[in-house]
Amino acid sequence: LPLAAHAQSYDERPAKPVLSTEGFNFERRIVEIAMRDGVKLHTVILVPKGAKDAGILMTRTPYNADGLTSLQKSGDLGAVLDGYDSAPDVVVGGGYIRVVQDVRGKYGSQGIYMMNPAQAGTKWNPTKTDDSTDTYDTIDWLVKHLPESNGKVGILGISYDGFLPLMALINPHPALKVAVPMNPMVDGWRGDDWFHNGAFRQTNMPYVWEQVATKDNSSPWISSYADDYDLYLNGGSAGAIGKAHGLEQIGFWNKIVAHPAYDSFWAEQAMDTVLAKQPLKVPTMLVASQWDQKDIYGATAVYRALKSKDAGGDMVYLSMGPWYHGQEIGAASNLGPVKWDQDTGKTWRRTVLSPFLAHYLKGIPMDVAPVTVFESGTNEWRRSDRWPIAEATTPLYLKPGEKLGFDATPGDVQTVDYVSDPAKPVTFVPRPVAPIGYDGDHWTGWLTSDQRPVSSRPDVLSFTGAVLTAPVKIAGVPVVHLTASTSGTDSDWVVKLIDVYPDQVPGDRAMGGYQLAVAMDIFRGRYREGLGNPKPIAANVPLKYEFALPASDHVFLPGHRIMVQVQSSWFPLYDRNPQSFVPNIFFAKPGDYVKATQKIVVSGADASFVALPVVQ
Ligand code: PG9
Repeated sequence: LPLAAHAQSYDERPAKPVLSTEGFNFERRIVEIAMRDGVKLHTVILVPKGAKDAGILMTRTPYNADGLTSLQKSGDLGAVLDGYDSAPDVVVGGGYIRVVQDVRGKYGSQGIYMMNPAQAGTKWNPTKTDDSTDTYDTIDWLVKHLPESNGKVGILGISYDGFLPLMALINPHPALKVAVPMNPMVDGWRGDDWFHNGAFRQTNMPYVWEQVATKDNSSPWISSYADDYDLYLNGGSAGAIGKAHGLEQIGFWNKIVAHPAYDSFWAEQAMDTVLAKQPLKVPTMLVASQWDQKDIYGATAVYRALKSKDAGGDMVYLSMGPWYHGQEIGAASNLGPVKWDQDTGKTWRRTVLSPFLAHYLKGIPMDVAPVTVFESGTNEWRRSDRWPIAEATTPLYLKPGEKLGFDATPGDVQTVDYVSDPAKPVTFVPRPVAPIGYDGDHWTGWLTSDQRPVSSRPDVLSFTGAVLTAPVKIAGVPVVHLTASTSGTDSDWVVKLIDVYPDQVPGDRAMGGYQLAVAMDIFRGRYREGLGNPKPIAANVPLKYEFALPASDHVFLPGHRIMVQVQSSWFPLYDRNPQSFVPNIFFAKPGDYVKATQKIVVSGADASFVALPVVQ
């Protein structure tokens, strides 16, 4: 036999394997759909057997359409979709055709890749295509080539897949009838994945490498540490750590490092700002998680930007639940040790998401309120016409002796002090801090983790109020009004609004004395005078810092206490502030990191307080 044929005879592999679909309850079609510039996008189309006049539910993703539509190797549509972006009870229950597509430049799709590409034709995306044009072209193809469909398309997705429905709202295809951006990436500097008020979320560096270095995310971030605390403390500045891991090969990394402030790069791409300039044409439901560890800012920011355009009150909807990032499509009876007395995800999907989609894709009447929010504490769902329910007008004062109360402390300026040492930063979760995605990582539920492990540290202040005799209900955005001095010339301020459980909780011992944060965030002090305008802080001068905390719909119950914690690091999630002013913290040198004495003003006319959105 000729050598090639001879070798072939020993090769046990088929020339082209054909997957048997016998007994499947759906048909899988793979199409490379050509966009207006000729680039082809890899598209997985799952058509339930016997579908007729079916709505189309589409998700676009940078995370591998093939993989995400075969989460179980099954011939059952619910099983292959289980756990991805919409839950089988919604997709199969609704009889929808499920379409999942790789975005430009990722996995099976052709074209270049940019992280969250800006609108085409703008300074940050000079090409002629973007995710709005790609969505338009895809929908145009779908409605012309899926005879089983009724020609109506909905787009939904979580996180990055939640950013893409927002882009779809720009010049939307007429067949796009509804959008559900869930936990969307909206503003990477103000409060979503990359920075929070200027403090850099350095534990996302592995994601930057793995998501951008290769088309199929096959090149891993390598770390020789079991505890991220050591990796990021020993590595020095975030820029030095990035360089050591080769991140300077990554275009998006170089953009992050070149734009540490809230300049036009971030401000012009913030999707609440972008969409505020667009006509509102597609009914949209924003979905927010109250304890969203990744994108806690975006959903309510876009909701507020769009609501002002919704004259009829029937185009913009908000759902907010007691969830971590994306938990709304999974099991959601608890978040860590905190229990909700029901599966809030299943309830929401059944009573809100499914009827909302059915209304716009199948014309079925619905009884979905403009706003549906789960009120933690009472553990009740609340419906309303708009959100926030209350503005942040009730001051809760930080007081001497680390007390807290709704009454200000008059008289001379008193302060409560601590020393912030960048060599011993405050952890955001107890050590060992397992890398995100590894066994034992606290990442998913960390926002509801007990704050007691740090509350006895001398560099964490815990201002605590008296035991409540009546409920305190908040429903909106708390705002921090901190008056503080630092002996340094730059500083981070972390403020946490905490619900302290009674010392003993009959029937739920694990919650005895639990310090549950209901809203917390960080502010990088150099931006005190303007988010795009970093300036040294005048040392040892009490100065005012004002910043919003994430949205909170919570009731502090009688027997509980309210606590406000203040600290100046949140590590290793956020990079350390050297506490001496340098032009760009990404390039801070070891000698720039200095201890600083922080003094929080707690009396007199400038006493610090948190303005609460109390519902009277
Ligand atoms: N928005 C999520 C994310 C982006 C970037 C870094 C880390 C997380 C996500 O798409 O999962």
